[in-house]
Amino acid sequence: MKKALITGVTGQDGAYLAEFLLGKGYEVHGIKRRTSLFNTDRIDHLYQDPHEENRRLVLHHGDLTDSSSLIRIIQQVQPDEIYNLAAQSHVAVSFEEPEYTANSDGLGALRILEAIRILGLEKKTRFYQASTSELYGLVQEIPQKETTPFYPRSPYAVAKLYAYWITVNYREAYGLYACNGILFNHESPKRGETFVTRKITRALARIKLGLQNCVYLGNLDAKRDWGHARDYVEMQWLMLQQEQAEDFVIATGVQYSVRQFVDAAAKELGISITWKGEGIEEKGYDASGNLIVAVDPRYFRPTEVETLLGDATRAKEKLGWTPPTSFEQLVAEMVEEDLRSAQRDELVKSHGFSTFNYNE
Ligand code: NDP
Ligand code: GDR
Repeated sequence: MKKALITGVTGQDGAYLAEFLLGKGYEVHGIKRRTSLFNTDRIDHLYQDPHEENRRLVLHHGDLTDSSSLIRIIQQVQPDEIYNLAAQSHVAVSFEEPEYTANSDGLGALRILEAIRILGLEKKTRFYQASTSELYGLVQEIPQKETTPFYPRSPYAVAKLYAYWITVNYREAYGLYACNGILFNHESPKRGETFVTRKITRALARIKLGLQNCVYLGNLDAKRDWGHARDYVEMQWLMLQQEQAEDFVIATGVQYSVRQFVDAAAKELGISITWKGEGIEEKGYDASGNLIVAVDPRYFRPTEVETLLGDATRAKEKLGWTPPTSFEQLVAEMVEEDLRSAQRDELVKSHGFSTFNYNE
């Protein structure tokens, strides 16, 4: 039985990947950092009681900023594959916590690569690094592919640039099977609530049910290439099954603006939005003239990535990649899930209990 170790197993991709690898018959080990609450919602459906024998999902406490925990876990597990998905993954937050972001997202990758070397696992353990389209930042070429020059535009992207190159360097210097998946934005109902797509589907579902009045967003003109996380984790696995380690772009090749995402989610909910004004004055109204979308400059970033569009030709040719989920299907799935949870909140509220809505 193959063993995989996933850092960031409690995150969006970690949860989909753990489920996918369990389905492939792997023994899956996940690294989870200590939190004051359980924080395992995304993987609760996969949970196996630690007292059970022959468990195939095992969680370990560890942290990307703590070499000692990484070395201990890797030594204990002796994984065939490591997926380094853990990160402070929020671009806007990286401007507020630049040093921590560098430590976890940049040096974290180095710590794992060094652990593989220290433990003499160079020939056994394959390494996947969660690289990102944010590396392209101020884009130098449209669409972006593996050979497009990088121009990172945030502390997050700069940290990920280090992780990208240290992965390439360890491959070249020590012959490790180590590769970068340069993944463009991928979303799902498991997406963190403060990323723009989930923020939109969640807020519009609540607005539809009268639980919230308005959603405040930042740059509505930003354009992204959005795919489904479930499809993308399969490519992470495939990248580690090749004869030779290589870096791949994974993207849909189609681009939409944040405003278009709002329109698509609203359409799914039967809300029609009329846009008025420009820039920070731009506002979206429903058919009854209620203000439901407004721009709040607090969500603008000091340096923005305006446009990203991927060219995944290499992945198409070598990994057989075609994005199975369309933009419309992605939006519909996210809206459906968020409507369901808004309905739960509505029910709770109708019985006199309060529900809390963190609106960031
Ligand atoms: P999430 O933010 O959903 O998950 C991040 C995971 O990393 C969580 O499990 C989090 O734990 C964990 N984590 C954060 N800091 C540490 C740390 N110091 N030590 C250990 N674990 C830590 O991200 P996604 O699942 O969306 O993304 C997965 C990876 O792919 C990330 O590296 C991200 O930067 C990268 N990426 C994501 C893309 C996307 O569109 N989703 C696109 C390209 C790259 P906790 O639950 O405790 O917060
Ligand atoms: P991104 O995702 O920065 O691309 O990083 P995010 O959803 O945060 O932003 C996408 C674009 O939408 C604009 N935007 C807003 N963003 C947020 N979060 N909140 C808002 O209210 C808002 N309004 C407009 C942003 O300015 C931006 O242009 C994600 C993360 O998953 C990274 O970890 C990953 O590497 C990249 O995708 C690829």
